[in-house]
Amino acid sequence: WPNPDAPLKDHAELGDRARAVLAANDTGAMVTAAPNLYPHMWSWDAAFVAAGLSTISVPRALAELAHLLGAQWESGMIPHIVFSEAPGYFPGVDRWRTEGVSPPGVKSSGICQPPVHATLLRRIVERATARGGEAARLAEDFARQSVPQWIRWHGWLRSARAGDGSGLVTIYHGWESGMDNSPRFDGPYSRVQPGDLEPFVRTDTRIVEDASQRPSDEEYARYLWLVQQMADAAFDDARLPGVVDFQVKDVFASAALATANEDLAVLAERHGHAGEAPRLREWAEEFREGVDSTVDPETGLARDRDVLTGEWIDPPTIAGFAPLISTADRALRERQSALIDGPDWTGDPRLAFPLPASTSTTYGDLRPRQYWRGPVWPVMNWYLATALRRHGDEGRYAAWRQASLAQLMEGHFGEYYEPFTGEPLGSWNQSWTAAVALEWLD
Ligand code: 9WN
Repeated sequence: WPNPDAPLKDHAELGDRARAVLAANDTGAMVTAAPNLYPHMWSWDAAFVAAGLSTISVPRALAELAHLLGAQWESGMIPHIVFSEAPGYFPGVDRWRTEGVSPPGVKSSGICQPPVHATLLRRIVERATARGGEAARLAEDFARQSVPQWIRWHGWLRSARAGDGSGLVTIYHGWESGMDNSPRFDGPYSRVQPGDLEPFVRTDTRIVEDASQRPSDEEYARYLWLVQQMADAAFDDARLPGVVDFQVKDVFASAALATANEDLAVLAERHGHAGEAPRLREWAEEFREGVDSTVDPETGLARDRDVLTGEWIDPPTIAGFAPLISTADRALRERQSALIDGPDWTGDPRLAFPLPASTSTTYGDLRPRQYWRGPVWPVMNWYLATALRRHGDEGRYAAWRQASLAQLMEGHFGEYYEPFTGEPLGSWNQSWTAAVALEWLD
């Protein structure tokens, strides 16, 4: 994977290049998720990108989150894509048929992504407060103004997606997990049989020329079938349980929500909404318990559940470490920490860098070059590492930081990396990869 400008000289150059990637992907209204493959704003990408941007400019970081919030639906949902005017991505806004359901003037998809936003907003505000001056004033004002909107987002997740009190978020599409084709979803997707599907032409495989790094055509037909089912039901939350062929309790999104509720409670307390904090802490507890309840006593990994069959989902993926994000149970945290150091994860001696892959590297059906079926995702490593650190694990944080920076020094800012060779895969100059490089360096 020859890089004309590589290898990078030092961390200073890595930072310069990361800033240049974010600047190049900035349309003025949004930093697109990637230059060609994803020329729009993605919900959870925007949160990580905002954190990275805040190391450069707090106002620019806040503008990113404000743009995302501008697309919030009346229900409280924050859509997974906010479209720019750029052509080229499929499925585009027309395929989603969200006009009339999304707010007037907003072009968006009709599903959501993991709720990491409040966690990253807290980080941005704390960074700005530490800097003081104008940055602090702007960030604190933004928090004061936007806390009610984030509460509506979390409230929607809790009522529309976890109204059963399980403390676990239901997703109706693998895209909602952010880990589209993870082996987590092989069982549920095997039961999705596309019916009378509108014809479609993919654009992703024109950009990522090696199609084997992307999901297959068969998988895409299923993805589009679910979009069609939801669009036919006008994305009506009350109707989705009756019509969608894919319904999974997503343990990773639930852990993200548990910790984001905690972060939102802190923001609410500090920035003018203290009365909301107790309710947010209750929500945090509900989802924390939900996540803990999924742990397989034998393997020690957390599990998703297929709502339609009632079955637990077993493949060993990075989502199995959801409790590292959310749990308050010290024994569980210790067990999972030991597991992630072990030979199925960061302790696999074949790895180019000791970082957790999206799927255990000893999994029988590992595909080390294919998307969420094996590659290492820099953004995941940073998110998990900050969760570890928040619970006092400075050691693993430092080790993962060192390994992540070493991985990123090859200079492409890949979307994902081959675990054994370190080859950058998928899209290059991916915004959230550049953003986490800046976070690691800060
Ligand atoms: C579908 C933008 C997004 C990420 C997801 C990642 C990928 C989209 C796609 O790209 O998903 O939402 O077209 O493959 O899986 O996590 O948010 O970077």
